[in-house]
Amino acid sequence: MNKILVFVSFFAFIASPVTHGAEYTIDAVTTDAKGEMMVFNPGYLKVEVGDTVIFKPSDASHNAESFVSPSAESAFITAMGETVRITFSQEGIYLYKCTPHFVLGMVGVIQVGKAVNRDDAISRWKPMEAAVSMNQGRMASYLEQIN
Ligand SMILES: [Cu+2]
Repeated sequence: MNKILVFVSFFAFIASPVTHGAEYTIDAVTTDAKGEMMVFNPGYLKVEVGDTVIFKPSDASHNAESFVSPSAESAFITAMGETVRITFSQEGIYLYKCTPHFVLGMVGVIQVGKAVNRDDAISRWKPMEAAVSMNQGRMASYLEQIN
């Protein structure tokens, strides 16, 4: 009996990951409690490498698609209307949008650790800014929070 218990305990020990990253949820909503429309909450989020972000759309019309990431490999896109977990393994700035609602200013910023590609992210955003017809200035207010 004791031998079995020791074996089971040992297996549970080696099977568990060494560390768990923190988890954060970003809601993708059509209208939030403050009356903001087509918005990610929070629009700016800072996490650390190894943390997980859960994108949670309020309905089938939203998703999250990165358009700036520290590398091509770290880019992401989630399925429409699906709650999706993404664990970030590369530090830097990620700019993302809801694919169908980009022109309505449904955009967000995730900072993972150090903002190593901050200047690049801002310069890539500038030419895209004019395409947004609603909620203008939202991205600028998020970019200001990068630290
Ligand atoms: Cu959307």
